[in-house]
Amino acid sequence: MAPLARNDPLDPSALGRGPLRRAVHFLAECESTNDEARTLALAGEPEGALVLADYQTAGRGRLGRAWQAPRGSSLLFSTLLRPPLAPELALQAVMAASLGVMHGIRRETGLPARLKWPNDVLIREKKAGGILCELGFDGGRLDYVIVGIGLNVNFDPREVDGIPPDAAGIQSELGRSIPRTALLQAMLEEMETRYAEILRGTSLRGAWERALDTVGRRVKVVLSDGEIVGTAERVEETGALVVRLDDGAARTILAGDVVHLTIDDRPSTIGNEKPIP
Ligand code: BT5
Repeated sequence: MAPLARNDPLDPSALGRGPLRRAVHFLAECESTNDEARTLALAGEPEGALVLADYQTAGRGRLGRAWQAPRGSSLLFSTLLRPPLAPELALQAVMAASLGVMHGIRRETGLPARLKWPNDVLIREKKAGGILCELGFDGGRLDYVIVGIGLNVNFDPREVDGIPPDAAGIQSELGRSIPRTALLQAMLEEMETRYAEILRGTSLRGAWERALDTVGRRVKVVLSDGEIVGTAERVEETGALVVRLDDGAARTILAGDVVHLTIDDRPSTIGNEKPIP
């Protein structure tokens, strides 16, 4: 494991107030902030609760995979949303959160953060963060959306077991550490701006598509029932990815069906990022 002393304590009281930090639940340690947020959701907690942890003993990715982060090194948080959206548009809330994370990183660090469909945060094409979204339904109605975010900040991911060697982190990309609380505050502000757009009925589809490093690229997608190769063409309002296969047919892929997606058009486009409006 990497050395643990980082001397950058999280300060929840310095986060300020906003629609997605109405109530901040700070935990020095928990199993998973998503689990804590779900417990709150099921107990009737209103939208805007934020669960923030300095360490997770059982941080989760998708499909039972683990999320690793040394104590005191990262941003690990879950936000509880109750958007008035039709169930098939629930991923609009995830678009708001992931765009907020990306713009918060850009604003606070100047790093060229982008997103990878369906749930990664990239810096220079390397995974620096991941998003785990969990939905709750009440009958046919969308009851809650929990968006869990893990972001590598003040440690070198290459020194940690269980993190793939091509992962990135803010410190390793920036060449210096940064205060986690200020970064979190910037991300929350950017998330709140975009979430307000959803509440006004504005779609985030176009903004999300432009932020995705995936669209326009050759991709190989491993699904639970097979594998496809083609060109990622666009995303739909639901967040689904449309892939044009080599035989000309279009295939619409739901995030939940994807085991793994890799970009298949090396050499990479490092330094050639599309502008983010
Ligand atoms: C994700 O899953 O990328 C979503 C991760 C979400 C984590 C947050 S932390 C706060 C909240 N509470 C939770 O319990 N979870 C959320 P997935 O696409 O399945 O990627 C998981 C894979 O990423 C693992 O199998 C590893 O290969 C890799 N990985 C694990 N830790 C990593 C890290 N720190 N940085 C980069 N990659 C990592």
